[in-house]
Amino acid sequence: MRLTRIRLRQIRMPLVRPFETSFGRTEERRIVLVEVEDSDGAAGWGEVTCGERPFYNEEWVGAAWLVLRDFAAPRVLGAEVRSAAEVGALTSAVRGHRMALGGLEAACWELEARKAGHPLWWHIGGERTVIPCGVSIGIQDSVEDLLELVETELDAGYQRIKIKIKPGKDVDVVRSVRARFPSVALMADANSAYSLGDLGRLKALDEFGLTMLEQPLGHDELIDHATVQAAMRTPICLDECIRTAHHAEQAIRLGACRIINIKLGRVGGFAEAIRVHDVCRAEGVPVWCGGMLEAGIGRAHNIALSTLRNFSLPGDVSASKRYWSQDILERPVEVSRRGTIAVPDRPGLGFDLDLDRIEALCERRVELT
Ligand code: OSB
Ligand code: MG
Repeated sequence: MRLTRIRLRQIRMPLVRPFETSFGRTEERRIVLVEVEDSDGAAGWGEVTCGERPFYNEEWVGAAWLVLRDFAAPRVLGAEVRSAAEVGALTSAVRGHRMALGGLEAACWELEARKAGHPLWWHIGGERTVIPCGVSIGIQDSVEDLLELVETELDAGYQRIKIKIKPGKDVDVVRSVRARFPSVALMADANSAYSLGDLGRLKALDEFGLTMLEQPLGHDELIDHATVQAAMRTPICLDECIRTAHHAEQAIRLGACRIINIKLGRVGGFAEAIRVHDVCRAEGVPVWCGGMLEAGIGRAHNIALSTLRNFSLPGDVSASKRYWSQDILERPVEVSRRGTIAVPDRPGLGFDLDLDRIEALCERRVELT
């Protein structure tokens, strides 16, 4: 594979409802799309999953654009690689910025799969034709609003509910949800809002039978997470902390978590995501696919990733309509009444892009050769 052209487009899309986490509120997304073309004229698409501000991790769209344009594209264009799995090595001089690099890497996998005539999920070694789905529900102004949203999502068929928590909106909120929905698979995500000094508060969550507590402590804190896990019955799931397979190995060895959330962008693309998956599988640690409020391309990539064998828990990959009045796909991602997504069987992404829609939403573009 030799890439001859890379097109970056930044689109702007309002969410159908704001999404609030412990680190802030998002009403409108800005998303960088990466289109790659090789010397045979084959194309592939990727989506950069970083936020608009560097609050989830250090990445944000402004930086991602520059990293791709000034550092990643020049290293990849014209270089000969045997497969998409080797693209990451071309950009390994760049420290961090994995979501930016991952958007480019994922586009190369899509190109490769499409060219070979395989569905992307099959190309990466996936084994499922149907994936189980959960939802992530943002922090709400009132508990009543939250209970209503949980009910709506359960009625739609979703298999597990994740709620966002932060100090002051945690134990009482979880208690209310649990009281109303006693047997639902329920989990909470703190997005790094606590520290070890809050251990008492975190332990108070143990009584609610949560399937897991996601990323309570710092985005780069493994050791204190091990202390929390040792003190709690509830399994800890790490998100922000796990950027590489090596981090996954260390986290598991330390006892910092019992479950890992894999996000394609956070780990820098498919090659590393597969390595994280394989490490976890070898250690008997289940994984699930996290979300970053993706548009259709990122959503389709998450569906493909979720077909790997050890993605045994419902992820945060849900229907397009929960986020967008109109996605950038010809047909939106839909979820069945049983809370599942049927994996597409067509080559590459398996979803057709709505190119007119992408053009209409585009606020900047650059073509690199
Ligand atoms: O921590 O999983 C997270 C959204 C933005 C940033 C971080 C996270 C999330 C979500 C939403 O939980 C997942 C989704 O529905 O895409
Ligand atoms: Mg999370």
